[in-house]
Amino acid sequence: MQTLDQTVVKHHGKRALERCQSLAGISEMDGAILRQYLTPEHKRCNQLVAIWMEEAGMDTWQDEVGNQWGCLASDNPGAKRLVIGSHLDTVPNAGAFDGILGVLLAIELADIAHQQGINLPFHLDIVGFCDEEGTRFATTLIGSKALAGNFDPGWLDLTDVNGVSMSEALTAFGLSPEDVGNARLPKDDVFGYLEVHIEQGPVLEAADQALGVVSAIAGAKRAVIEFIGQSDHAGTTPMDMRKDTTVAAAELTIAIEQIAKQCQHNEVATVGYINAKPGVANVISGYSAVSLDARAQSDDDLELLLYKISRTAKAIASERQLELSWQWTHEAETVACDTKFQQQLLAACHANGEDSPVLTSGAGHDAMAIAPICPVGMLFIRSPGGISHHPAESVIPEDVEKALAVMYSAISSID
Ligand code: HGY
Ligand code: MN
Ligand code: MN
Repeated sequence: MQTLDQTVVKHHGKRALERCQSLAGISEMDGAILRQYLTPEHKRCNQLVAIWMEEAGMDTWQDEVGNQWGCLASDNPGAKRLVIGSHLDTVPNAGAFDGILGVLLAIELADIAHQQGINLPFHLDIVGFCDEEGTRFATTLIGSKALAGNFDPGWLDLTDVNGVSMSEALTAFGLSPEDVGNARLPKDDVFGYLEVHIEQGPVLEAADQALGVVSAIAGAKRAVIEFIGQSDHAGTTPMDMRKDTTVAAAELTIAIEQIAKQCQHNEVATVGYINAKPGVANVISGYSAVSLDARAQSDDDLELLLYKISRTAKAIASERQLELSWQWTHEAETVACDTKFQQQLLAACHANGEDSPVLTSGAGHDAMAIAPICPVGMLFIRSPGGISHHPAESVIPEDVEKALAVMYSAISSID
C-alpha cells in the first residue's frame, strides 16, 4: 500500500479547500450558498469543475441528467471502472463542503496519479452528481439514481416553486428529457464506487478522530402529509365549529417528535416545514402540509416508526374531522457498505497512522443510490461541532490532507 509525500498531500489538500470556496461563490443567493439542479449556477459549476478535471489530465463530459464526469483512463482499454464522486448541489444557506469536498478531493487524487504518470489498473471515473439534496424538485439522489437506471420518468412532471417542470428545466439546460435514461451506467463496467464526505454529525469529533470508515447508510423516507379541512373566517367561526388544519399540523409535529424520541435505535424524524393555506392571519387554514423526513438504521425500524406516525396522523384527522393524504417523495433503503472496501479503507487509514473507527451514516448519500449496481465504500471526514447544512459547516485542513493520503493509499491497494 503506497503512501504520499507530505508536501504533495499539503499542496493538493490546500487546493481542494480553495476550490471549495471558489464553488461556494457560484450561488443563487447573495451572501449565502444555494446551487440547485438545472440552474445557471449548476451549469457554471459543472463548467469550472470540468476545467479542473481537464487540468488533471482527464477526459470530461456531462451526462444526460447533468452529472459532470471526468475519466483518467488506464492504458488497458479493457480495464474496469472505479467511480469516485459525490454531489455538487447544495441545500439553501449551505456550508461549502457537503458533497463538494468529496468531488474536489477525487480530482486531486486524479491529478496526483496523472502527474506521477501512474498507470492505474482501472479507469478512474470521477463524478460530480447533479442533485443529491432534492432541493428544487423535492426528490433526491436524481443523478446517482439515474446511473443505477432508477430515474423515475414521473419526476419529469415534478415542478419547482415557480411551476417549472423538471422536463422544461432539462430542456432549458440543454438536455433532452427523453434521453435521461441513457445516463444509466453499463452494470458490468463498474467494479466499485467510493465517496469521501464530511460526517455531518458529532461522532468523529467526540472520538477525537479525523476520519471514519462507514459501515452502513441509514434508510430514509420522505413524505408530505396533507390535512384538508375548511377555510373559514377567523372572527366569526366559533372554536367548536372549525376544521382548522394548522392546529392539526402543529399537533402532528409535536407527536412526531415524541414518537421518534421514544424509539430505541437512534431513529430520527423531522418536520422541516408546515405549509398552511391560504396562509393569512384572519383565515382559518383549510389546507396544511407537513413535511416528514424519517430515518432509521434498519428498514424494519423505519417501517415501525412510520407506522406509529401514520396511526397518529389518522387519529388527529379523525378527531378533527379532517381529510388526510400522504404524498411519498423519497425512499432510500438502508445500505451496507462493501466489506472489502471497508477493510481497504481501514488498512489505508492505519498505513497513514490513523486508528480510524467504523461508524454508520445518519445522513443519506449518493452511495446508497449506486449500491444496487456495484459495491460501495465511504470515508468520513470529521465535522467540527457536527455542524452541516449550515454556513458554519467546516473542516480541519489537516483532516482533509489525511483523507487525501488515505484515499491515495486505498486506491493504490486496489488490484
Ligand atoms: O439529507 C441528507 O441526508 C443528505 O444531506 N442529503
Ligand atoms: Mn446534504
Ligand atoms: Mn451530502
